[in-house]
Amino acid sequence: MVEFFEGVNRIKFEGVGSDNPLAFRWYQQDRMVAGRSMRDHLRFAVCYWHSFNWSGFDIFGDGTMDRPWLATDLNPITAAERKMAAAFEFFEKLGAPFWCFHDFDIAPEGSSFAESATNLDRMIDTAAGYQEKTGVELLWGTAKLFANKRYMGGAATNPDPEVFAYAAAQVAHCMNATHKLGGHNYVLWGGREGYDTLLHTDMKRELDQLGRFLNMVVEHKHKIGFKGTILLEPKPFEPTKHQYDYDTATVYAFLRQHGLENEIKVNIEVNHATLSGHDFAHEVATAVNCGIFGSIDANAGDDRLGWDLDRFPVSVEQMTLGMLEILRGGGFTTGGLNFDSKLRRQSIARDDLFIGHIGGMDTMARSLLAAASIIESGDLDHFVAERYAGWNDTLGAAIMKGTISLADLRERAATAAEPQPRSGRQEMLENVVARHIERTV
Ligand code: XLS
Ligand code: NI
Ligand code: NI
Repeated sequence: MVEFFEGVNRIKFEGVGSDNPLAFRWYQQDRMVAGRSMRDHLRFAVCYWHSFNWSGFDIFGDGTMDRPWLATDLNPITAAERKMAAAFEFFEKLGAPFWCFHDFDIAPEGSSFAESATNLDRMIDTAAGYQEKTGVELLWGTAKLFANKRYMGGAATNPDPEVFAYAAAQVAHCMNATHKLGGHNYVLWGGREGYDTLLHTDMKRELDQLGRFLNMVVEHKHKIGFKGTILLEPKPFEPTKHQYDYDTATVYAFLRQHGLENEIKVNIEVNHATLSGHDFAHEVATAVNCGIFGSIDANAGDDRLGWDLDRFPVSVEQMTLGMLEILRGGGFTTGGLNFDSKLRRQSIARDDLFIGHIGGMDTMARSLLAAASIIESGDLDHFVAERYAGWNDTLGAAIMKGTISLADLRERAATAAEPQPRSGRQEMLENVVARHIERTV
């Protein structure tokens, strides 16, 4: 077997004192945190597309990266096989328990549906062999319903039912493949399910089509006995001007409207949260409140740039606040932390891919420790419980039970004392978070 990442061995934990760029400083897979190992808490996954399928091209220039299997003169199946060998070598050396893919990341798209399906089946067999050999599992699979020209006007939301039909077939096939690989989830990101202008868009019709599509997806899941979770990945825009799966709250309302709130959960991407004008923690908290928290695409944006930068996460503070909400919600079940993150275009050394993932894993591990320590201390929970204590008393309970009316409250106001405002102490609480981060060991 040809080794692609020559000179890189299995990445080990060396602790915060280590200066070795190819070692973990925080992520220690067997370390127990709040009753679970770090490995089980974080459930890290490497994504195929950014790491193995992207050459470094952008709209201003060609690929910069050393990805020999992307050379156009190679036989597409040979190329796909080399790519998969490099990918599993990477997963194993990194110690990532999971991976994620789009159908056409791992198999070349053919010139007909039948050819594409045959290619995918073949690569699924190869992947099954690697999974067996390495113990790496599939966090989720997804169908690429946004790259081919046929999807330029959307997949499920396309004005042409033939395109809907094609997309449905592609999802059915990709879900079967995901099922075959023992995938823990199946993801749908509505890449072009939205619009560029309302001038040619029948928004109501498109949303109804999307509802029908997702119902068919759920039906298929049950039909084939797939036990994983179906996840929708919200994103407000890019590539379309407006995307229907705008954010978690929008997705929840949509799921309720179509009777899908018990069948579909969300895959929240950190950079998408930022793009929708929310904090990552807000998106997680909303999903937990609605009972639709599923999985995370861990990456980061840039404060000044309004598009999906997919950087590796580096902010322990941002991720601590997110992990806090994840832990409050009970942690992951079928979901995990997928690095939907990519290198910068100038990071072309082979080991840069390791260094990016190691940094992301250490950021998340340290954030997990800080969040677990905040929860264990009760520092925030005590404050919050105290802040809302009035709702457990007679007045609060009567209001919430509905045993008191607006008119009753009007009457009560005649003799009631003026409410006494109390400090919200935000700065103090921010300092509490800072203290827990400082003290993580
Ligand atoms: C794009 C999305 C995409 C999904 C999978 O912004 O993040 O990568 O995660 O289709
Ligand atoms: Ni994503
Ligand atoms: Ni994204």
